[in-house]
Amino acid sequence: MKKSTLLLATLSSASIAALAQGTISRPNVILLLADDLGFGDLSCYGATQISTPHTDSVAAAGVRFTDAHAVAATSTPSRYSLLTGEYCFRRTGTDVAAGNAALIIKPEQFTLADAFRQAGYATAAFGKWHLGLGSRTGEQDWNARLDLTPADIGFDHSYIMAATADRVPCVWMENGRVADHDPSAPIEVSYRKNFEGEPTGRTHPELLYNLRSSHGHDQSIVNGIGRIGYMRGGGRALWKDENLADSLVAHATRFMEQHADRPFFMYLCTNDVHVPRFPHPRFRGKSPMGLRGDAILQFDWTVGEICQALRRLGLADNTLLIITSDNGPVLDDGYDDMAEALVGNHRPGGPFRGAKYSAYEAGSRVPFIVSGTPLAAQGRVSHALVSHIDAVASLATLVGTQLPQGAAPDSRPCLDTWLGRSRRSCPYAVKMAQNRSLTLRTPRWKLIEPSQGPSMIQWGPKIETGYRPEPQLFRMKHDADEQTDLADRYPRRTRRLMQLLDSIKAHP
Ligand code: NG6
Ligand code: CA
Repeated sequence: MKKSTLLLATLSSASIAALAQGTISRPNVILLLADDLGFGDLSCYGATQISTPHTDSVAAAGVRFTDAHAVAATSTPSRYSLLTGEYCFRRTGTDVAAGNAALIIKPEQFTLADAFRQAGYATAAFGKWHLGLGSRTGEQDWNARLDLTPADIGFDHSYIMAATADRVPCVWMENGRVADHDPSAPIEVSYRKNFEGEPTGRTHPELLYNLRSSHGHDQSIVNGIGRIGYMRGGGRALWKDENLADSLVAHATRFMEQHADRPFFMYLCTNDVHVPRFPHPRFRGKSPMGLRGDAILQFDWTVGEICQALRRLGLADNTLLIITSDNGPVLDDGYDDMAEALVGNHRPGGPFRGAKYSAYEAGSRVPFIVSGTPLAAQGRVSHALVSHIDAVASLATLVGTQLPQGAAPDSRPCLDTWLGRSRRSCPYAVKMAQNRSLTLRTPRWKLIEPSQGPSMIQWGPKIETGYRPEPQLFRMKHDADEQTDLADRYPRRTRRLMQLLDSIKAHP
């Protein structure tokens, strides 16, 4: 199928009729991206120790995918690929970004937001960003408007965290400026050295009154929590971790209210369930799994609030809601939040091997739900292979945007599958582990390319990496948890998949 395929060519006759009758005008699209939420973390994906009723009802009303993939096992490269339709391995500088990284996506690149903007949609980004800001790493003036912002890559409006909650600067950025900037406390940020006289988690562990670090996260202290990187100032603009989800929902809701009468695209990224996990007190102790479980409940509440706002604004039938995660789950990711001790029988990665960072499946096999509007099938479970890499081309098709030459080079239009109207898998999905080694998934097989890394993550979390000096081959249908390496038994298939991976590496 050509990328230029128009919407009507890909939709079922029922959907075309609905469009023609005007029962669905140009649908709003909300891409709700969780952070480090695992395949097994939602009750609609089989979790039994925790209940996520709001997300479950979105899934029940739409299509729930069982073989969906983020492009990478960490956030920055995963988000880069989701928004650009270009595999992160093609670009250096796409590894986990510092909070003072320059904007990684170039203004001249075509993005998912551009696809909507070009179709006349209002576009907005909320929440975790982690793709850099400004034109020069480390040279941002956080007390003025930054010179490169999400507006330069297609988002009309933004209310974001520059990186992650565990990285400075710990302030919300609204349209390129610190939100609620406090002139009495100018902000300075460094990832090289501390500011004189400022306590750190290492020198003043007694000041970590909200969460103690288990590894790393011992530089600046904000809100009684140690962070990665150093900052000074901020004053009243500094966030309170326990309010992050509420702020996100409030700003997203306001945006929907303001755009109830024109189509919008919202890229809505929760901090949940990334570290530091410090949900609002009303979620504390509400799960049997401690703060990580409570953060899952806060995530589910976020989903519920968005759905409720859509209903209140009369937008529920005209909004496509996509819920997914940027990479797989992790228990101890650097704070003493008891995630490991309290996990019990819960399996954050579902039936899959590995976790966040890993080349094994749980690193990047994620929940993926497409729901809402008469366009998406209702109550369907799809086992088709799907990948975030196809977001740009598929959603461009939905809104009738033709991609410019060279845009989203790796993205393929899969709208019918995403809407649950076809069972067709994409031919393959490439994924990148923390050490930048690649795996290739086809509907039936998985190849992990050889790489030199250690077999376990080295800095804290107990995670099998899947890195081996020889290629590994797994038959996914029979061996979903990657126990039996078949590379020696099927050398020809292994070679063919290595060749396919090489050709994908060489050309989009
Ligand atoms: C790691 C951090 C981890 C997390 C991760 C990025 C340490 C010891 N660990 O370096 O806590 O922030 O980076 O996660 O600092 S991601 O989901 O945003 O990619
Ligand atoms: Ca993540």
